[in-house]
Amino acid sequence: MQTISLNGQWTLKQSGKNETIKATVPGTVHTDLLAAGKISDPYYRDNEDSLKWIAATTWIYSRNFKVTDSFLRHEHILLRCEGLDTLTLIKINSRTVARTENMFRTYEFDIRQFLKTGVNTIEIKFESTLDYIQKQEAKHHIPLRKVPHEEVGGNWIRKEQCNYGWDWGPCLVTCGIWRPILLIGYDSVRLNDVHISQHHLFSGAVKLGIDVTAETKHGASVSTMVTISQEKRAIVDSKAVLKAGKAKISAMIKEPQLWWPNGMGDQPLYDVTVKLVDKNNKIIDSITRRIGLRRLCLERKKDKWGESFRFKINGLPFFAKGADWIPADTFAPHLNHDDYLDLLQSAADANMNMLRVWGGGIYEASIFYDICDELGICVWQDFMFACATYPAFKRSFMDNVKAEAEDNIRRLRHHPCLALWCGNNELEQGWVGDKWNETQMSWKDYSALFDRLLPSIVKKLDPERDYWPCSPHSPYGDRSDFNNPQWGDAHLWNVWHGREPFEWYRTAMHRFVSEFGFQSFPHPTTTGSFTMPDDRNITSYIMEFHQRSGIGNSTILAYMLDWFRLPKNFKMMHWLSQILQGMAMKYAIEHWRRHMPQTMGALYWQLNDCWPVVSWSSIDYFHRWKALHYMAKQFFTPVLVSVVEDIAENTFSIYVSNDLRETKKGKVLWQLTDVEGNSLHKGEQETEIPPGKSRCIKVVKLSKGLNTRNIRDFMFWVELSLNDQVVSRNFASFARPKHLELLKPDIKVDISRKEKGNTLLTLMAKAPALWVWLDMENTNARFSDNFFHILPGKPVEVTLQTDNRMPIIEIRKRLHVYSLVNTYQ
Ligand code: BMA
Repeated sequence: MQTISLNGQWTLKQSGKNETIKATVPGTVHTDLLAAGKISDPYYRDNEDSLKWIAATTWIYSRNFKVTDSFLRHEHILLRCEGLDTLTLIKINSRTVARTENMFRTYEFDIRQFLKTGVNTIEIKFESTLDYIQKQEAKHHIPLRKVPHEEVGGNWIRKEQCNYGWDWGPCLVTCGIWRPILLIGYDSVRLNDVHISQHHLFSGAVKLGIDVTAETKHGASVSTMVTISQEKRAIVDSKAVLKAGKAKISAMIKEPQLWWPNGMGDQPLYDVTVKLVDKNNKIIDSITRRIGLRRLCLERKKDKWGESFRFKINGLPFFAKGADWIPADTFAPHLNHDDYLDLLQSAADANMNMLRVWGGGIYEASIFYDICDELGICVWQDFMFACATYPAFKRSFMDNVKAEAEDNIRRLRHHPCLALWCGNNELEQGWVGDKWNETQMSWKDYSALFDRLLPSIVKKLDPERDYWPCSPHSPYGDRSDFNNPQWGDAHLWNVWHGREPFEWYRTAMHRFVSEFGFQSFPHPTTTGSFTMPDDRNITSYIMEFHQRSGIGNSTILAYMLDWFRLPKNFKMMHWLSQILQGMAMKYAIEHWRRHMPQTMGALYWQLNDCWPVVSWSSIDYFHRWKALHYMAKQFFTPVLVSVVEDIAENTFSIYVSNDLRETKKGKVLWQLTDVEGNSLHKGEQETEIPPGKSRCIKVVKLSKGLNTRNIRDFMFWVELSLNDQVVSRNFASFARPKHLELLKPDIKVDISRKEKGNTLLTLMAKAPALWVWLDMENTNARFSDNFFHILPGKPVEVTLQTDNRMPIIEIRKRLHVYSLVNTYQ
């Protein structure tokens, strides 16, 4: 087995033109044109509009490569393309090799007959998907998504759907060789596939079943050797003879270390290496799969509310905490390991244990799942279908989807993080009806794809994993009642799209909420990256251009005025919108955590962005954490204290929710103050919360003397300590923040150096300060905590991480501290 990489420098030109530019593979046409200085930054101002021609053009990538005599002597030489975006014609030495039509597939073609010793040429022509859509539409019309800024008809093509535009993404229809491309030479024997199943025995041991499929030469004596190792130390070795290209090997791990989601335990990983060896024990081919030992499943069981919808790890149900993931860049090939690590580490740092890879994007890069394995982030994986009808009546379309599903299941099924395969995003939410019409596809065709084809492939190739047809889906009764609170998962958009007040969340008792969200503006520096100074007003053309939700900025503003005072300027509008967004998500998530096990999951829409934009994300395009992300760290904390205020009853009810695997004993301190910080009433409560439970531990009723005071005077503060360490803090008030007569808090920051180059900031306030936040000019600083509240006499400590070891004097110069009053005063 020998490989030759064809990644690296290629040449790019428009079909029918002579001018060529340098291109980088893997990559996309847009980024190649940008690097060659042929177009301007697609993300800047409204440049996107002037780049539409790129999608309407036919592009040709080509390069030369050398092949030696000895390489040519291999019996087979495959051209392996791990990602071609999307409609291609591949030629080698001017002879046609193949056509491809699916961005999500891995293609292999035996090209030995096309090669010669010495210099060869490969050319890949990318045809415009827009032309293809038009041709299909002319033959057979299907309902197409029609939204401002979007190109219609992406649903005809097996390609990243949000490339055609989305309500948070630009319409930049990419093309190119977007994943690695290589040649593989081998001689009749090749490892094709390895599937590893796990059987967790009653004794605690884990028996692995390793199914090997290989291509073999008739009569060749080939064996399979399996080594299982942990941290490079081999713990099990096993050997079997290959019969008719197949071998089944079992291996016992007697003292397994189990894999747990983030916050519940460690993520030990094991390498399973499968080698094909000849009779002299010479290695012919090998594959290594890194696995984690765990039982992870979706449990649906009848209960007093209907039917549960919860994930179980190693027999224990757990509350899924996280967000929905979209492609982290419109030009996905430009994401590298560090980009993925930064975003996923941010998810883990915010105490998330699950991400849903949303169906309008891509089956993510393998590195994404590798990092999720390492960090304990479970992955709910949609198949790539979203918010549209699909031509499931077409045989060739179904065959194409079948191949795509098989490729991706084979690529991803060994990852311990993978929790669920899900058919699609939101098709059952109005895109399907009795028969095809102007807006819907038929249930008959829908079922052929999502109730039969996809689950049958999952059952065959990944039988240990659960399949769910759609997010959201209601498994009983009327299927179009997609958000039934008794069973299944739900996308709750009553707040935001439905303009219900935040209080609506507290009426929602769904079993698993896989989408709900609220928008905010990004970091002001991020807005700076796509605007000119004159654009910096939220209703300017450019600001509205970077807002793709039709109701966007006016909806942010409407809710903002419900809760907060009108911010004094553009910059404060950014920050306050983030606080508002964080508050909305906190409102919902704390409620669902209080009501576990009725609700067992909350994944907010959305974790990340694919360009600089106003959106529902908690981390902006440049990976800057918005207020929501810092707040998520608090409301997803493993043992949470939260408060429900009840103005009618004059009470504050205190809840503790425990996501850990053991009972936690702790102490809750609570205190009622006025807006000056004077203590009006206080107390403490010992508490003991069993694992996976939520309890109301105390109802504080305001005494007669107090309830004659104006509710605008009250601030309620709680903190929970475990082993004398504060693990969770919270705040509540009867009055909306806009009606609290907050004083200027006069916040002082003490700066001192900590070990490992980190800096300790100690903040003190003279009066209660709400949503205190720190910002460091022109740095990628991250804080251990941000957007917190300070009560006088209770200093708050924050650790600061900066790019480099920045001198304290420099930190002092760049550090800005704000709190709610700064947004209007
Ligand atoms: C959902 C998603 C996306 C969309 C988001 C915000 O329902 O599935 O399609 O971007 O809402 O509107």
